[in-house]
Amino acid sequence: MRRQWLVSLFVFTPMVTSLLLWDSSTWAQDYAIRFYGHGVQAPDLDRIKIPVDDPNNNNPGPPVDVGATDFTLEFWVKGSTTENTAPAMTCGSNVNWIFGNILFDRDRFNQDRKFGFSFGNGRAVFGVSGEGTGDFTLCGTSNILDNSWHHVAVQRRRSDGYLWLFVDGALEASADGPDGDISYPDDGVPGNYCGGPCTNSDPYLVIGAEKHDAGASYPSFSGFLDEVRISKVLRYSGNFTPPSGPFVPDGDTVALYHFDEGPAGPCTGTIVDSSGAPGGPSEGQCRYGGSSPAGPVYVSSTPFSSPPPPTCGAMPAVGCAAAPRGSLAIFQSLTNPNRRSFSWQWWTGNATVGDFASPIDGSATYVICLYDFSAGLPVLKLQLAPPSGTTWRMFRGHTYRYADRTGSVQGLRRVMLQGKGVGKGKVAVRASEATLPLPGPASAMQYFAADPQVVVQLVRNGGACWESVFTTPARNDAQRFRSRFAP
Ligand SMILES: [Ca+2]
Ligand SMILES: [Ca+2]
Ligand SMILES: [Ca+2]
Ligand SMILES: [Ca+2]
Repeated sequence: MRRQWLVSLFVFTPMVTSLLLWDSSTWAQDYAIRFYGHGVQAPDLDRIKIPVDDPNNNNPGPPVDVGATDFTLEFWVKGSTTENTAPAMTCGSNVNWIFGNILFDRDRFNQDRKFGFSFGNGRAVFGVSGEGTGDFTLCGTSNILDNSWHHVAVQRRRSDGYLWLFVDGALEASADGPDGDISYPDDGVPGNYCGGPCTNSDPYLVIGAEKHDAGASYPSFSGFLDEVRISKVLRYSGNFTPPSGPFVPDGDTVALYHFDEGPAGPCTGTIVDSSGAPGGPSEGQCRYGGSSPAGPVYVSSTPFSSPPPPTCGAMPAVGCAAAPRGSLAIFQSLTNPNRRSFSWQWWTGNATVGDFASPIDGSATYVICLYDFSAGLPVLKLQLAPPSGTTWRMFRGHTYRYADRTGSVQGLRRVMLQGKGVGKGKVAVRASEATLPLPGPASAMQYFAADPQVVVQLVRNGGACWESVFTTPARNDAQRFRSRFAP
């Protein structure tokens, strides 16, 4: 009801509604953390500190004190090499990770059993020191500080010290590192290297800064972080698909930080651990400060607030909604290839406006995929991606319409998503002119092989999809394909 009201209001007063859409009561709270990398310029500030041991006793640390078992540290990160200027480092059997822009610091000053994570030249860097078993710095291969969110996972096997580093689910590096227990010793005594004993830095997992403020040679990370999960197992045995939403705790989760405390603005209080791990929670504290801008702050840009746009797979999506009626018309002139057009309709199907979500506020992003089949196998021939945003408008509370007279994106002129309910759903797409990326004819005789079919799909982020399957072309020559079906 509320949504409906917002939607109809949008037609008349877009300014007012766009403000309402950002009203925090309208959407689920999801925040990320933003550090500013002040580091030694703001000692003990612009960071999150999570205790891993109490130096006053020999009790075991909280669950976040990992390293006695296998473990996985993973998170989402966004940053730039403009703000993180540490150069590439020599990787291998050394502690060079401390010269990167440090994001996670579980160091012990001049003592063994420690680890950390940083960036050098935008590459992910994971470093570990065993107890008398040596050091290792493992480096990723791609620049991930490109102002986009990336999922990073590092893992370590206790028995042989093997290390893995995954970026966006792809294994970038692995190596045999130092063996054995690297958890913080329950009887650990911080050394006298911090203008006194390092009791304010050693027994912590520090996020967003080099923990000891040891000097300008050890820079801190400046950028965004969300969804930190620490697990007491190796989570990944090979490449994987990064999560599309927040982590849900399970029995192997020892610490889980959503950073959803909010509100947007200074982070000054407790960082909640949502793991539910026995012996926990492993809560942290925000240490807010540093010269303007001070950090850390909560921000509303998160890995999941702008869902990644869908792309067409090599194979058609499965389980898409079909409609009783469909039509497809493609034309590409042989004499003037710039004269070209694409028109697809899916209609009298079942669809509600909720199924389409909103391409206006970015809740929904869409792609249109056309597959020609050759000897029974699909070949992706066309991919059209109407961008989300204000080129879309809502009509009468049930229809989203993308209208661009100039066809500035891939020749797309009109996309209509009508969600009027059972038997009244409709999808229509029209594109034309030179920028429409038509594939050209399959042969001198036919535009598509259509053996046995041509499939057109509309795919939304999150996987919802709508499709028409064309098996009986009315026309299929070198410059035209036309097909239509109805009950
Ligand atoms: Ca202790
Ligand atoms: Ca080893
Ligand atoms: Ca311990
Ligand atoms: Ca979050």
